[in-house]
Amino acid sequence: MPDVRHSVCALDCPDCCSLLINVEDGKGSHLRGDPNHPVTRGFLCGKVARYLEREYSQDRLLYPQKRVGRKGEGKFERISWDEALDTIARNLAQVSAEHGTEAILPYSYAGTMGLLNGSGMDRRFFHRLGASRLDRTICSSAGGAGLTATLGLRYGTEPEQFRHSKLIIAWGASILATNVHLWPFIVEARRNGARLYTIDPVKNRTGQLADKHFAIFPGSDLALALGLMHVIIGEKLYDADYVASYTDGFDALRKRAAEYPPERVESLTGLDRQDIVALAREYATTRPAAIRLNYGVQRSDRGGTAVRAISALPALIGSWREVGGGLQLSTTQAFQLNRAGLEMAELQQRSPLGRPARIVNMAELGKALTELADPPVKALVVYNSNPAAIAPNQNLVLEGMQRDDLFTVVLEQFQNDTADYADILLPSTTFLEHTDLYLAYGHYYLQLARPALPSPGETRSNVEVFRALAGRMGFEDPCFRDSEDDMIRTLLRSEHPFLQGITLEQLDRDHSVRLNVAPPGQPFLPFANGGFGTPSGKCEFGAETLGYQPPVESRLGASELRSQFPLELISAKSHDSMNSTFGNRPWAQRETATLFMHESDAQTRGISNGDRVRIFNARGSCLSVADVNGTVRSGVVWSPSVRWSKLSPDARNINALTSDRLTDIGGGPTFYSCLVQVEKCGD
Ligand SMILES: Nc1nc2c(c(=O)[nH]1)N[C@H]1C(S)=C(S)[C@@H](COP(=O)(O)OP(=O)(O)OC[C@H]3O[C@@H](n4cnc5c(=O)[nH]c(N)nc54)[C@H](O)[C@@H]3O)O[C@H]1N2
Ligand SMILES: Nc1nc2c(c(=O)[nH]1)N[C@H]1C(S)=C(S)[C@@H](COP(=O)(O)OP(=O)(O)OC[C@H]3O[C@@H](n4cnc5c(=O)[nH]c(N)nc54)[C@H](O)[C@@H]3O)O[C@H]1N2
Ligand code: SF4
Ligand SMILES: [Mo]
Repeated sequence: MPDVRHSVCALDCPDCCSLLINVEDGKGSHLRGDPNHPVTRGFLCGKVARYLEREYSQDRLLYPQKRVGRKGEGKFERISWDEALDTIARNLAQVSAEHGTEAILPYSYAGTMGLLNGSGMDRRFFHRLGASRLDRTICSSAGGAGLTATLGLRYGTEPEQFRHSKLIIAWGASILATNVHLWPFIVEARRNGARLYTIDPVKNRTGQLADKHFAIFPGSDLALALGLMHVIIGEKLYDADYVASYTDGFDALRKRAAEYPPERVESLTGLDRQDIVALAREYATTRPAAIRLNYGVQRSDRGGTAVRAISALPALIGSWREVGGGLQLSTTQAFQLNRAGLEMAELQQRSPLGRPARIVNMAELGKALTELADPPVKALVVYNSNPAAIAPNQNLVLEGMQRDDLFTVVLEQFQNDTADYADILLPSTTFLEHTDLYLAYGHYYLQLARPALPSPGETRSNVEVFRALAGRMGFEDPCFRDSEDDMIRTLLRSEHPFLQGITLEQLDRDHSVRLNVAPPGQPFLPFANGGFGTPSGKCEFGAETLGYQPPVESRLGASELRSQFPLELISAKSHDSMNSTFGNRPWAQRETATLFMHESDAQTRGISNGDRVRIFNARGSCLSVADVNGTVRSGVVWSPSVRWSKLSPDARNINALTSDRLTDIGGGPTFYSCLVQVEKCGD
């Protein structure tokens, strides 16, 4: 009989699944979703159902190494942990002495969602060191800022409640690829008569299964939201009572929405004016109606403001009152853990700087490595991220990473694009091998995972590495001796009612605990009676700044750019990978080396299905294979992302095209506002 252990999927996914793993003779033999978890419900996505292949892959990094070839070449030699840590400590000390501690830049994102390994000992280490602080904007900061402006709190409808909805709008949400555990609730709702609509420039698998698909122009969602408001307010379909009690700025919103009649919105969004009117009426009159907004919408110039407007819709129609109503973009802010105690920003006072360090936006890594002065970045420490593949304006990023005077440390599980640029490369554990605590961004369960499998070779967790580095740097603060359990207890030390009574012992026993967002068994209705987290305590429409302009890089944007690069590129999430994490799997390689085109765009360029194509703009180019299958309208091309550049014939991926222009609010990247041209490659 195998030993069955619990774990938690640490990948950057809203579902944050509860896992069961069979272990026989110390080896994992089968991984599945926990059938008792209310959201996981016994199944896993295709990516992680096969995670044990990754766990036991021949290609796992198992020992510390130092680079012996050129940067980017990928030639390394095994060294001991002592040599690795001494080299790192020596270089960080030297950079600090010569250029100041802010010349050191950490670079990390959500390779693991675990709090200890993602924002625990690492943060303490860099704060004490006085390193530049990283603004972690790469994914959701524009949407986060939008949600905060309107609702004041980054949480919303529980996934379990979607089963009660009668109309579900997936708005820039690729549910079957990126949030598959919402799907069974949608299936249940549809069995009870609900309709599913998708609003997306790409008709992906979710769009193909929807009752209706709205093929919106990229980056024009703000215009659509204002158009829906125009109809809802103009036809008096709004919930006057909810609006009067719990919202702020309705009169200004009425005036703003009046500027967006269906004809105008048709020209801005590419959607039929009758469809816009019908959608508005149906949304306002179907009870309950829920919006699953995801992050696709906010990766464009006006994306943050679009989220502001879309997240105002449920207040307008009063759907926050209903089980199965409202909206979900994120649930993270319900996890009111003691993050300050975990991260210890106050350690900066004890650094040589004696003050908070400067902030560097991770979406502008290329600029940070090539243009930043006073001081320039001289040391880069990468963990939980693969910037050589995932950061925008890739050619500039690589120009920076190529610098011989840049000392680079990479903590990784696999030899990916970024690992090739390391001076010192450290082997990391997987989430099946270390302890961590997990919040979720798509549900309300807090989860604990203990190591289910032994860590192979000489791999170490991020917590262990930064603890050891603190020792090497001579940091004697007691916090660097904290165990994983100490850190979890610190996190749980919170006054917030959502966390009351939740203990490490309970988490060890139950593995997954629902936050106290509502009494057991009862639905969480966050804004049924107001309770918004804004300064006014109301849902804030902020209509003064809701005006729409098309993205610079779009069909209605800068005309000179458009004449050279007429196609709008969307590099949204792939189905079978997780950003670049599974980029070495053959089927993920195939998927991410595909460019979907409309037949007319292919024809005018002499391109047929299966042809090799070159995608290019002023920032760079990359190779792909054309698929002319009807998922996009003319003028839009779509490439599931993100490929490992090193596995592409020209050593570049789609981020050679994307821009590091920032979003309107939140300082996020504009991955999906990107103009390109496409040509057929010679044979
Ligand atoms: N399989 C898989 N799952 C993942 C990931 C992955 O790489 N693969 N990545 C994880 C991560 S890091 C994140 S942040 C989440 C993101 O999850 P999602 O936000 O669902 O993913 P995206 O693909 O970024 O965008 C969602 C949809 O928005 C559409 N879109 C793009 N531009 C626009 C626009 O201007 N307007 C509208 N209305 N739609 C637009 C895209 O075509 C896409 O279908 O997924 C996570 N889950
Ligand atoms: N063109 C384009 N670019 C994009 C996006 C897009 O949609 N289109 N999406 C953007 C978004 S939303 C995001 S979130 C970013 C994601 O970008 P990243 O955060 O860089 O995500 P991944 O590519 O998944 O890389 C995570 C890495 O962390 C490693 N890792 C996992 N667990 C651990 C651990 O415990 N310790 C250490 N040291 N390493 C670990 C994995 O092996 C993996 O290589 O990409 C962004 N880039
Ligand atoms: S990637 Fe998402 S859906 Fe897949 S197992 Fe992990 S949490 Fe679940
Ligand atoms: Mo993300």
